[in-house]
Amino acid sequence: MRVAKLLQTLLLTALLLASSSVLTKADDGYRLWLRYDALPAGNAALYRPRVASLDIGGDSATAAAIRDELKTGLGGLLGAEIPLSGKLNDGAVLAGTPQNSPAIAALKLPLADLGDDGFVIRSVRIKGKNVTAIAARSELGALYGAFHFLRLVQTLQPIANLNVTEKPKIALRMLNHWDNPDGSIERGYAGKSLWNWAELPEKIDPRLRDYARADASVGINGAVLNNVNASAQILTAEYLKKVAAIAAVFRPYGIRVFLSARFSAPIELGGLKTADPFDAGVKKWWRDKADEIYGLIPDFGGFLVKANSEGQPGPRTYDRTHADGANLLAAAVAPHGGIVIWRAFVYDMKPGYDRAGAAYENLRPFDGKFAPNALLQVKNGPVDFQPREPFHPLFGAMPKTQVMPEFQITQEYLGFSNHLVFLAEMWREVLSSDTYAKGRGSTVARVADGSLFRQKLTAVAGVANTGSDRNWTGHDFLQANWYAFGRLAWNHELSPAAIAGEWIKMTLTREPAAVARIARLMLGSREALVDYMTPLGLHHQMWGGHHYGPAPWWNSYSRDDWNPTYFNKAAADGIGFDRTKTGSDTVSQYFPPVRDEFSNLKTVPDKYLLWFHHVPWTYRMRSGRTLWDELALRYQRGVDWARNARREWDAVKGAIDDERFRAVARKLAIQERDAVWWKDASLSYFQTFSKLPLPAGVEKPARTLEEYKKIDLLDDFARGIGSFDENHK
Ligand code: GCV
Repeated sequence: MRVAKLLQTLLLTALLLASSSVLTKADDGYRLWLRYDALPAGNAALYRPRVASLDIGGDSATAAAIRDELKTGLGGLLGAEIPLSGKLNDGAVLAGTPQNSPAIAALKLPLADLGDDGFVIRSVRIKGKNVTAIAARSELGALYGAFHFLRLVQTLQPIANLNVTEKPKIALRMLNHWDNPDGSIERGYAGKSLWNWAELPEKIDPRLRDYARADASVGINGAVLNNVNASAQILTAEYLKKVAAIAAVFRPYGIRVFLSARFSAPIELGGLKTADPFDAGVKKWWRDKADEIYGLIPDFGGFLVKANSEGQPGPRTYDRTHADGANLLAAAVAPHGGIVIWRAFVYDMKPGYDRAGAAYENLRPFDGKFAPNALLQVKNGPVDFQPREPFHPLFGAMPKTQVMPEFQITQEYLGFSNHLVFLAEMWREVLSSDTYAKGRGSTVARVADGSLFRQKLTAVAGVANTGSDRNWTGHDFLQANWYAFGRLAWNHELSPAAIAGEWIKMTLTREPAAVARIARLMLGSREALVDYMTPLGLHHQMWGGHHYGPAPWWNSYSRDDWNPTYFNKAAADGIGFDRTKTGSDTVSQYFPPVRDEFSNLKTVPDKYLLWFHHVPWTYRMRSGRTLWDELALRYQRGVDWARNARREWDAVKGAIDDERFRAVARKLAIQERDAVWWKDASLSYFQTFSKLPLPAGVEKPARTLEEYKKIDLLDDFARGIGSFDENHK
């Protein structure tokens, strides 16, 4: 009897331990949103009748990828082996194209308008059997459909009555990697480059395939492998073989490889005396180089170029235009179906100029001058990937040019991989901004998707936040920005709330209360970060060089347009950059009525106030408060959010595995510390001009301004910025 009792106790303890280990099991975040752990038994039981077997058409590498993903994914989620069978039994899931699957062909689904990447998912009855068909015109479309189907199951959506039709709004959805040949990543905060150049092409890191899977799962179909501050080395025969090896891994997943091209490569690699785009030898060098690349990589995407910007070589050196430069490279890749993406991030310091107006001045005169296979890549805002900028005035201003937006997923100015900030909110704000280029409704999104000016090539780029850290992005939550970029690139109408919901359920937890809490945290994070870093339209207030932490006093660069003081213009009479007629007048680069709205103090949104106006400290805001009080309270609001974020996170303990829970908690502690530092350092500095007391409710700075000026937050808190593994201890 006593033995039986003991056994019973032991059994109960074992069961309890087993169930709690489901929650606390270590998870290093490597699997991203493609985790495929078993669903709760009740959910799995509901799905199982509809996922009884798999029938995947084709024998290509892409078909194998579909088979593999569905078998592993559905098998894992449903906790059962899903057989591959060629039969149309009840509950069969078919995937393929009319060409590779007779069963799909027989369904005669409406695929004609799906383009190359679209798909349909239909619940159909064939000979009395319930079947799910994932069908597309191309195998890649079927792969995207397979990932969509998996997402439905991962997020616990019903699958019995499916009638899904999806196709991307933008054709080329690409990541720009700022990776260098030495394995470092410019503005990368998640370890080293994923491309191990030393070992390639002989050794292929299995991680490359997982990168491709993750990209394809959200529809990303292009990757620029190297930094726009490019080394010509990537174009050598030796490196091109390595690039070809990466391209081979990516190919089945529909990811085309691109390279950043150094404009002076004909001199550095070819021994030519010039890189002048009109020089016959230079033209031949690029043509030959393109032939060489396409000989190795037949589906090579093309070149991305940063020219005559921040010290990079370019056509201006030879008195040629940006269009001349772009068209030189466009001509070289055109015979192979390649494209050239020319960056509009060009600004030349001139006395008294406004950096925010430079790209427009430099590029707009060349509207209509770019080759048909060239695109112009424009950063989302006119300065440089700030926590908040108004949309770039080039959107809508070049109707005869194929313009594409560039976003920054990596958080150069947004607290590196230490701050939780969900960027979908920012990208939506930009994409839904109305340029009024052709009247109301001329949104940035419609410039990008080609519906406004009917451009042939459409594209969007995101500067990647990936690296060799085990969890890819340094901070577990910043995987959500990679995910969100892909989802928005596919469909810019998706709401940040919907994207956050999907990502949380696939990546962290499906517990409804925890999902809601985490979603609130994510959706409030961007506004909070703006509050504690650069409220009311302030911008570029970061410490010089590395851009981590506040330095609104910084004025020591000889290039004024890199100095925070140049951007804040704080003085006894007020703060803010006057971009109206009484100042630089770059507000006039916007179309009416946008320019009128932004120019007028009565109508400019608070969020852009100090971007466009220099305003007295005692200026009366819409809230009824003075500008000084409002500013101080915004900083405080950001700090309050960061404090509360830690409490919110504590409240989801148990709904997330311990390893990621602790890693995120550590990052949130850094974020709070930084938010306080931002508030204190910024207000201490601005107070030397306003000479006003902090309003009630704003905490007093802990240090003196002199101390803030001396301490580099990055050095001081470097421990928090270490590798992911360190943060998962
Ligand atoms: C790749 C900013 C960054 C640079 C970056 C540049 C660009 O200036 O600080 O690191 O260079 O933007 O986008 O080209």
